[in-house]
Amino acid sequence: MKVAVVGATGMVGNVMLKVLEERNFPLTELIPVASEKSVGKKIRFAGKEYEVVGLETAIGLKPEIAIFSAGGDTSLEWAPKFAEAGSTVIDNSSAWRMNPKNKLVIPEINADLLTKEDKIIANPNCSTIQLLMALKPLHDRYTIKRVVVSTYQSITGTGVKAVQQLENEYAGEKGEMAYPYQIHKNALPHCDVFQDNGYTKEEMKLSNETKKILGDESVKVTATAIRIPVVGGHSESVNIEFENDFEEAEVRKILNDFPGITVQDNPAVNTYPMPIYAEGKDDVFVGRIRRDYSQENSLNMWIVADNLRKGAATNAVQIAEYLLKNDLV
Ligand code: 2RA
Repeated sequence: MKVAVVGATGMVGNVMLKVLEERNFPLTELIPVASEKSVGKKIRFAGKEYEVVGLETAIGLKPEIAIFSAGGDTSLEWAPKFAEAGSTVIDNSSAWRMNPKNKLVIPEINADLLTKEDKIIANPNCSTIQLLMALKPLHDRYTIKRVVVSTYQSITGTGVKAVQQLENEYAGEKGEMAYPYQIHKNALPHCDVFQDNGYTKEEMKLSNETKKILGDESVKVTATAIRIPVVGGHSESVNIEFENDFEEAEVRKILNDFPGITVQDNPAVNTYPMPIYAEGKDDVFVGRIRRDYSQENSLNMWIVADNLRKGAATNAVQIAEYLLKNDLV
């Protein structure tokens, strides 16, 4: 099984390599792929040294699976070329997520939709993945009417430049700026670009991708995405209105029983999800579960996950594992 990692030298690409190695993904050959400026770089994987190659070279090596994390433009241009050459592409950009021909997959939720014909599979946005992991089992049991979500997103979601700016600010050093203002003591109501409707692309991804993954356009979603000076993961404050009432104990059981979720919820002993706990882990952590007494059939919760792992790399590798296990590649 030859696996190409496109964007292998980037922040998510590096985590993808780490996750592939940690999970002993049964690949026979790794093909690390990056832009021309990184071709020839050496990377280490599973005790061996590999040389980074360019996109054309990678296609010629005919990987069975190509996991992309190289931005939307590269995915739009190159994912079809890899698919044409016989690869199954798992893409971490937003390029294919809302295309009706492409499946938007969180393995614990809808991997069973996948067939051999799916040659470009979309990995949802990081903030969507952790949200849907909690919403899906509750939607199945109580039917969700409306979701109000506020996110508190890690600087790592912006990229290396933003992490570097944060480190420079803590060190009191000058350097390249990802943001035109200080970030180390700030909360920025600006994740991705603003659209004509007053929402950012990040906020619209939460709304649009939620409906696609639940397969239910009637679910109402409104989101506010905030960037905060944290590196371990994204946090989300979520208010859900259901069609039907619920018992809190049953909500906890449903969440705790759902594969990939850990309920971390005992405020009496300061136990609740936080990025410092979620960092480096693959589970989605849910806590502060409590009825919203201001509205019927409504619930509040707090959801935290490592946005580079379950929010990106691990979810993509889990899709690859599912394809392999079910002879879909
Ligand atoms: C962000 N969700 O956190 C995006 C991923 N880059 O900005």
